[in-house]
This record gives sequence, structure tokens and C-alpha cells, in this order.
Amino acid sequence: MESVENSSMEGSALKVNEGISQPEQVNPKALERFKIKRKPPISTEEYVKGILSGNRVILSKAITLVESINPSHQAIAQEVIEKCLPHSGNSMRIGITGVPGVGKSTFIEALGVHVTSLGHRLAVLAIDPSSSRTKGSILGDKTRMEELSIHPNAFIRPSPSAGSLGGVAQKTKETIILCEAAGFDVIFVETVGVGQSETAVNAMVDFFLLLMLAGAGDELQGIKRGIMEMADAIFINKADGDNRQKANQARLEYKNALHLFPPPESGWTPVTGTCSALSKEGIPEVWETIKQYEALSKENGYFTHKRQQQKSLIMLETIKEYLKNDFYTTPVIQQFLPKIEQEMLNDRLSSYKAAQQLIQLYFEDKKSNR
Ligand SMILES: Nc1nc2c(ncn2[C@@H]2O[C@H](COP(=O)(O)OP(=O)(O)OP(=O)(O)O)[C@@H](O)[C@H]2O)c(=O)[nH]1
Ligand SMILES: [Mg+2]
Repeated sequence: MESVENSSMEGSALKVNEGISQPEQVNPKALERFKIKRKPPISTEEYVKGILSGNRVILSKAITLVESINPSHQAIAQEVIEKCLPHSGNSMRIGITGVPGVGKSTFIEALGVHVTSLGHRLAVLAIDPSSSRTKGSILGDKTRMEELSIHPNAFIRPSPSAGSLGGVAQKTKETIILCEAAGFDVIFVETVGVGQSETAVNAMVDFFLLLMLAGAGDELQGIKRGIMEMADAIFINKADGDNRQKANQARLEYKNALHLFPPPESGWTPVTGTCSALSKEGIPEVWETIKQYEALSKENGYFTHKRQQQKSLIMLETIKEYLKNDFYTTPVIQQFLPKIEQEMLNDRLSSYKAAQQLIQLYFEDKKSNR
């Protein structure tokens, strides 16, 4: 049919000529030359060997694996962590918190430089699940941690990107293990003192430091009571220039406020002090305080006790998370939960009965799927 049409159009201006095919956009030979030569992936053994020898590039790559949500990356990460575990733990883990602008970054630079000058190897990690940290403030940190960011004995790693607090906290705990295995014997974990993340940080450090500012009469505002209660030390930062006196006044007020809390389980009396991250006044005293705490808590056994408790807590939390996820993702639960909930809301079932029915459905489903 077509050929008839075409043949009748022979010589006609309407005849459709066959076009020429599109040429290759890029010379395939040239492409061959530019072919990216992918490096073979690093094996678990190479990761472990690299970390244990203190290779920072390998350490960074391993942390990236820990932070990855890709299941195959996670599988390698877990193996690496397990192999590093026997080489971890030999450090002082310090949580540092305070409201935005209190001077955490400047303080970490000052204390970090002091600590490294004493021969320690320092890793600085952060927990910030809110992703409130804009690109600007990461750049800001680079300028505020000028000396530390290029120091051969310091390793700075920003917070894993936003996720659930639990998820971010877990990645940070695993990162601590890798850093310790790589020979870092002082770990700072920074967090912004505005929300829940302090509790998560407190659950992974040996010593919890709260930085505060001297305010005009509102010293006890802005930071939650629970956070103050967790603090092993409260230092009033920016105690320089005209602010010295006010800082000292604030310190006394916090000291009195701390007296009202029940004595901590550690047997340690929380310390209050003043410092200036800018002028470095009081910075060596902060480190002295931490060393004193370390000595006392190691002597009275609390250091090990707290770490053991933290380990158990992680195990129990992991089980809880797993069971919770499994429960809510079970199809029969997804199917019946809204119905049973409605029954409960219509007062045909008590809340407990409704919960029991769902739990029963869950276990029956488990049994039948065995
Ligand atoms: N006078 C004085 N200024 C300080 C001191 N420490 C920090 N600053 C200043 O306070 C401002 C905030 O400091 P940062 O170190 O960025 O504070 P931060 O707590 O890390 O802030 P976020 O990262 O936003 O949570 C900066 O302009 C610092 O130069 C100090 O000891 N004295
Ligand atoms: Mg900062």
C-alpha cells in the first residue's frame, strides 16, 4: 500500500525520502578513553586494617558506610564495627551542649587545641537531627575551628544528615567505636541545647558539659531543667571583657540551682565555672575538671557502670524498635488497627482490651506464619 503510494509520488515534492540516521553524539572511541576507572571496592578487612592503623581516609569512608541507608553498605558497616569493637572503648567521651550562639564551635576549637597540645588524639562528632545547620554554619564552623580542622591529631566529622533522632544517635554511637579503634582517645560529641538530643548524647558519653551564657537576670531560662540535671559541669562562656562580672554572678546562681537537684549517682558534685572560648581563659580548667571526673568515676566504679548501662540500654532500645516496627508493619495489624481503634472510640471496647486484641492478632499471625 505504502509502496504504491510512494511509487505514485515518485518525482513528487510530497515524496518522503528516507532520512539519515542521527550520528553518535559522542565519539565512542573517545568515550572509551574517558571511561571512569572505578576503584575496586574496599573489603571489610581493608577497612578494619586501615582504621586500626589510624588511616583517616579509610576511617572517613567507613563512617560514610555507617551513615549510608543502602543495605549492602550497612552490612559491611556492621561487620567493620564488630571487628573494631574489641579495639574500642579506650577514650574519654565528652558531650558538649548549649543554646545556639553560646559559643560551642569556638569552645570546641579552644578546648580541642588545648587537648591536642597535651598529646591527645581528638575526634569531634556532632548530633543535629533537626538539620537546622545550614551550609552557612558548616562553613562558619570551618572558620571557628581553623586550627583544629587542620590539626594532624584532630578529626572533625559533621552530624549525619537529618533523620530520626534515634537513627542519627545510633550512627554517632557507631562512629565513636570506629574513631576509638582508630586511636582517638578523646571524643567530643556536640549537640544544640534546644531539644531532645541532649538525652541521646548523655546516653553515649562519660561526661556531659553544659555551656551557658550570662543573661540579664534570666539565667535559669532557656535551658530545660532536665538538661541541667544531666550536666557534670556548667561553664558560663564569654566570660571576657565587661562580661566577666556578670558571668561570675551567673555561675553562682547556677551553683545554687544545682544544689536543689538530688545528688547524682556518680558521686560527683557538678562543677560550675566561667570561661572564654575567645580569650582561652578558663579553658585549661575545663579540661582539669574533666580529668578529675575521670579519676573519681574510675576509682568509684561509676565510669564502667555507666558504660555498661549504656550498652544494655542500646540493646534493649534496639529490641524495642525492632518489635515496634515489626508490629506496625504486619499486614493483619495494618488491616485491623483502624477498625479496632474505631470500636474503642465508640466505647465498645476499652483501650486495654483493644490493645490486647491487636496483640493477640499479631501473635496468631506470627504462629501461623512459622
Ligand atoms: N566574647 C566572646 N565571644 C564568643 C566567645 N565564644 C564564642 N563567641 C562568639 O559567639 C558567636 C557564636 O559562636 P559559635 O562558636 O558559632 O556558637 P555556637 O554555639 O557554635 O553556635 P551554633 O553553631 O549556631 O549553635 C561567634 O561570633 C563567636 O565569635 C567567647 O568566649 N567570648
Ligand atoms: Mg556551632
